Amino acid sequence: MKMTDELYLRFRDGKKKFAPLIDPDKYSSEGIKKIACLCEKSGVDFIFYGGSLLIQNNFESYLSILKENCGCPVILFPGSLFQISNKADGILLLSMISGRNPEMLIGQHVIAAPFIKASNLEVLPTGYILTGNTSSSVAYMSQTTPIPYGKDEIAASTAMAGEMLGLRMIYLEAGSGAVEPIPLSMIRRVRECIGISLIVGGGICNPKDAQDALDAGADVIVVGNALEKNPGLIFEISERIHK
Ligand code: 1GP
Repeated sequence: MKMTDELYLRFRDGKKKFAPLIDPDKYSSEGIKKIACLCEKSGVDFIFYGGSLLIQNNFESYLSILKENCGCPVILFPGSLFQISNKADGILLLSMISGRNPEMLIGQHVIAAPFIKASNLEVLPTGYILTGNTSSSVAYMSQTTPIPYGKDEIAASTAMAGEMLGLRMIYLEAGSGAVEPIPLSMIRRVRECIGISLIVGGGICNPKDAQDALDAGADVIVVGNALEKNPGLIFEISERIHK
């Protein structure tokens, strides 16, 4: 486990950030190289890497392709214990604080801890807050209930509790492919209540959605699905954020 705070300090440098989410199950072997090169050319800040499942046996090989073709840090966003690798730069150690499933709060972390400790990964302790639709893959896979849209105070109180427990970042998640991104009022309310970095993702489909989430108080926006459909969007979003 890397004891430096290099990645953490990048999150904290006050600049708005864009992290494409690359799910290895969603890309062909040509596609993964192409998206890695687009990440490099467009100057994204981080690549988040992971997904709900691993259908193809490509987790490690695709991670190598990302590292070979893009210079930005690759941060694991693990859907399971099968998605931890020393080839990445860091790991979002997600505790699902919106849920009440002990496995997602601490159980899986206990199993992973010795492996992560022996790795070179920088650990980014992150409070994961699932919101919105109960039919998202992440709600099903985690067996947790998302905080409904409109319940901004519950989201804010959950984020505050995460910060008070010492977590270093909050990830406000609508679920991959969410029909509606997280309402801006919820992002604003969470932002008002915490001082740690705020990552927002799920259902962000275009530069305007990305800008709106950042203006509402997100420090980092994550886009997965929309880039799988239209990889060129990576330039539009990157330009908008880094202008
Ligand atoms: C999912 O927040 C991420 O965990 C990204 O969501 O795939 O909808 O962009 P999308």
